[in-house]
Amino acid sequence: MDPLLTDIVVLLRAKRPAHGTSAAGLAAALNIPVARLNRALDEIRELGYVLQVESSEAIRLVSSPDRMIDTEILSGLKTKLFARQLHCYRKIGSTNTRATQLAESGAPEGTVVVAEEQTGGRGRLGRSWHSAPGLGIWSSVILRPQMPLQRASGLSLLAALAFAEVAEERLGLRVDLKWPNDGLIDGKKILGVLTEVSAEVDRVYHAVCGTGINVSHQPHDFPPSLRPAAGSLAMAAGEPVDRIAFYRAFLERFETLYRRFRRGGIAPFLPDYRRRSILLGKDVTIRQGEQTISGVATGIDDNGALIIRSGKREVVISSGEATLSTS
Ligand code: BT5
Repeated sequence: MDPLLTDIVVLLRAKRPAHGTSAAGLAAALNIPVARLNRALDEIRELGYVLQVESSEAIRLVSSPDRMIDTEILSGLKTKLFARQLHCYRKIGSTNTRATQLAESGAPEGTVVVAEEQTGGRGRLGRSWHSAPGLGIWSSVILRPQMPLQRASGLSLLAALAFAEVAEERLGLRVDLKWPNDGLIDGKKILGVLTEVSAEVDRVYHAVCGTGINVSHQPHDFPPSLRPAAGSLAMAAGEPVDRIAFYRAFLERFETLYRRFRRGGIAPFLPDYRRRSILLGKDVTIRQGEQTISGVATGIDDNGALIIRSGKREVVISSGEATLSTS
């Protein structure tokens, strides 16, 4: 990555940069020779940015590429921790697998892996995640929360909440959350979260929180088996959604929520989560491997586990597959 390219895109996006956006003005702002600036502008064009030179010599950014590349993700990204180390791939097996390797070799907290396409995208319990090229956000972040394992299981809820807030604020969509890790709009799954933790009981070494967000899909982009249940932000909004801008906003919000989570765990977020939960108050069936348990979902505890009232018993479920009993 050449940080100069990102700096130029940031200046071109700024409302009124101090030195203007002529080649000479940009070169002065960045303290580089104009020839270097011109070479960088060519490289920026090669990445897919469309630039136009106006009669005033101001350079205008006409459009940005819809590509998961560092120049585009980092330009204007306001995070301090997330994506300060960013690994972008055009194609990869699974961003969670890659992030786990990086975490094991000591990558710092906040390291992000993102790919345009996953050939082996993973869901929970050995299931797969369909990750078509160019249409979604297939991304994993390495976290190192200093907390016992039990408390770290709230991370999937946290990621889902960050997604919901951004989709609601940016696109005006209403997001339903299905414990533990699904985000749905109009009954269609748009978000899946896979959190994988390496820990002792009392101490987390690292967690990799992977999020799959369907952004630009139309129904025919999903395999037929997924079509009835899968949706995308663009389908829900009824118009194209700026995938990279959504991703930047998601990283920023997730980081903000994560900083609070490090201090106080998932408990402070539960009112916001409950408000969007489609399970609470409903008859549900939870499958955990071969076992199933049915009852009324009555709450979510301070570790993010689901509480079920089954007959006279209260059962705390920390992981599993939930379905509404009526569905
Ligand atoms: C999940 O699993 O929902 C977690 C998905 C996490 C994916 C991200 S992408 C970046 C990172 N790297 C990875 O390798 N994974 C993470 P689960 O609750 O087990 O749901 C999986 C089920 O969702 C599948 O069995 C399908 O039924 C359905 N599904 C698969 N792909 C889908 C898609 N793109 N959209 C909606 N539903 C899908």
